[in-house]
Amino acid sequence: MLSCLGIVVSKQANFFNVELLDEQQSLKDQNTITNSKPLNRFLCTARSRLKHFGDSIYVGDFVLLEEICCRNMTAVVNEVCSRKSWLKRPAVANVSNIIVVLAHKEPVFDFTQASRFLLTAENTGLSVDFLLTKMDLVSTDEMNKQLARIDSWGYRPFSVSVKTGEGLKRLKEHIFRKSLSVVFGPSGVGKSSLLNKLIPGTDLKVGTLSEKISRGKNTTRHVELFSLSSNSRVADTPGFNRPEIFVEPSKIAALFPEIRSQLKDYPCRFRNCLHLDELGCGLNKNWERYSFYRNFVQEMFSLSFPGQAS
Ligand SMILES: Nc1nc2c(ncn2[C@@H]2O[C@H](COP(=O)(O)OP(=O)(O)OP(=O)(O)O)[C@@H](O)[C@H]2O)c(=O)[nH]1
Ligand SMILES: [Mg+2]
Ligand SMILES: [Zn+2]
Repeated sequence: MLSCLGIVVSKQANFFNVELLDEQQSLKDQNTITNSKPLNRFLCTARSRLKHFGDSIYVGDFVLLEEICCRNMTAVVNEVCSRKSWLKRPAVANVSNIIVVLAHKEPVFDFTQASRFLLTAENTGLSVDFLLTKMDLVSTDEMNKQLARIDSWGYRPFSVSVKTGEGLKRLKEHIFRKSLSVVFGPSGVGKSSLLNKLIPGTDLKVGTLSEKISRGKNTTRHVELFSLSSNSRVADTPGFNRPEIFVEPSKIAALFPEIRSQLKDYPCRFRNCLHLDELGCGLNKNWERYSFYRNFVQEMFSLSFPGQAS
């Protein structure tokens, strides 16, 4: 039976939208399908033996399709290819990099929130980028200050405005070089607006901010992939305000670029040092997020040993 490779671009209950990959010449040869993008998406169910594994097909999965019906644009997922990576929340397979997105303003830039999103992203082991949106809402001075701040945390931030188009070219070039980027951040920062602008033909629903608390209204409800090219995709994701995260205390230091870069050149002489108050710890503690690091280690200890929380 003819079977074709596709990628899951969205999922709802037991249905999957699967986009056939461009190299699926076999189908085109049969004159059953044209090359135009919208005609490339098939509504699929999964073989019952796959359902046996429960929730095991994710957006981003490469799948083999059978029983392809080009008239109704339906097919059946027969097999899921092995994953290179898997992100738990939002659930996306084969992610290459996570773009942590916050706004320069509206909603207000929150240091702790930004750091928690960064830690959650770093904890996946994938490469992490940092993007600030809505640069049209701040002065050049304010923008440069914020960018320098993020730079001091060890990230080379992108800054964009969907309203004016500034910064989009550099970001687009970056995404173009990655196989699957995921935008990840609080509600209302402009993730969907950005994808609408970056990817022609995309028409995602965009929300407003709640007037009382100036937060987003959780407009995006599902993960969905969009293609920039045949090898480069971006996933829009639902925003949320506070990522829940647990990291074993001894693994926290590795999630901070400020510590990683120091330890590369001047290793702390203690093997299992938490870089808190250990006598003789060689880490320079004079950096902005160090007190956040200390508090976070404490928080993770109290999650590990709830009865002993101080
Ligand atoms: N001034 C300005 N407003 C923007 C910009 N980008 C997005 N917005 C506005 O920000 C609001 C929220 O945008 P969305 O794209 O829905 O935000 P989101 O991050 O997708 O939010 P969720 O789907 O809830 O996670 C909308 O009112 C947009 O018009 C920008 O560059 N400048
Ligand atoms: Mg959205
Ligand atoms: Zn140390």
